[in-house]
Amino acid sequence: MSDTFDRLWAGLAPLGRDRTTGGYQRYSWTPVDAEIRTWFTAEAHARNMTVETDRNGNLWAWLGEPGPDAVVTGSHLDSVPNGGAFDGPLGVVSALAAVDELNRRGLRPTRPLAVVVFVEEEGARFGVPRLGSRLLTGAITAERARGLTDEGGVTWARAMADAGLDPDHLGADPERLARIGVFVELHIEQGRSLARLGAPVGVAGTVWPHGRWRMDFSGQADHAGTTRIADRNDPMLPFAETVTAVRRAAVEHGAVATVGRVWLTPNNSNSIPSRVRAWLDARAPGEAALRSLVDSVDLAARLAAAEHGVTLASFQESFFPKVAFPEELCDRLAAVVGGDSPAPVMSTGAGHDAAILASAVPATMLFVRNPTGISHAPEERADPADCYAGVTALTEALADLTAA
Ligand code: HGY
Ligand code: MN
Ligand code: MN
Ligand code: MN
Repeated sequence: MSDTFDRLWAGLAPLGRDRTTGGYQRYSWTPVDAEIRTWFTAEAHARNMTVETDRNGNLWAWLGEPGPDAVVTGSHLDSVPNGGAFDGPLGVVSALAAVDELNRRGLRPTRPLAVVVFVEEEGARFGVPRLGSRLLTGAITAERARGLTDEGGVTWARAMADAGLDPDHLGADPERLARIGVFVELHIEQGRSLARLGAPVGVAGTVWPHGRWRMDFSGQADHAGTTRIADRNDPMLPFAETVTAVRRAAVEHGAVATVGRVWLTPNNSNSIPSRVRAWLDARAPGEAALRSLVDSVDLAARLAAAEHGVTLASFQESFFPKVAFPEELCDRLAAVVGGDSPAPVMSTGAGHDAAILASAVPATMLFVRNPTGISHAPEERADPADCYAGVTALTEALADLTAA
């Protein structure tokens, strides 16, 4: 199995890799995305799988007839800017390798089996995460998706059409959703729990509540060299105070929060910017702590904005409630993949398509050990032995679920 995994990995790894940074730039509906879709389709066809693209742009490879009560696995192939190689791709490559492993063992699934690749999981181009799975489940409306634009003002529909797909039927897909009997996503752990436990594979029990909030600070553009300090309405000041307030609030609430994706207008050294647009990414073990964190950040931002004669427009851009995957499914897979002792069942602060699907179908995840815990960075990695252990675990899980 390691040779098929290695070959699959070698075929995907160069696509969208930035030679200077070693990170990945894989964004929806770009030429790199098209190359990746071609790669996936060819590998699925090589396994006698039929491939279809659904109305939202998610890719589905079916072993056997698409049908009800299917066992579905897979993940995403898009990345954050300068992202790591494993976040997403490990789940898709492992799924294809697990199909090989099932074939090698002569296991004929008694239920349809599919490998899915969800589009725009990171939201790196259009700003909204888990877009493909949220369109599928109806958690995001077609209207909202149509209104999304990238930094260059290209809409989701335009980008999809330019990639040769028909954007006219975006939206919830209940028939397709009804085909899914159970969904299991394999993913590199984005943290160090398994490394600390000394376990190669774990099962996801819960996903922390988390979300993204927008904060737009508007002041007065002016000359950097001639405007007295007392005469300024510089949005950078309340923005800077907000960043430190975010850190304080996260520590205070036993949570994690980050200010990222920051845009200055204009962004040059001899102008005071008129506007600073920023995203707050906040996550906490519980919703009360999360809400309290965001409220205290918003208050600090408002007070700082008022002090500097700057206005603040803030709003919730996306919110994901806590997800508890079905205990019975998690315990069953922990036993199936754990060997002589059950695999650990753990929580995560990372959002995943499995957590979106969990609102509609039984779903959970398998995590593969990440020795450094680093993710969303070029240094992200998993050891080959743990990748192979992940494929074996996914194979066992699929064998167990397709035999049911
Ligand atoms: O951002 C996340 O939680 C995930 O890695 N997409
Ligand atoms: Mn990610
Ligand atoms: Mn991911
Ligand atoms: Mn000048």
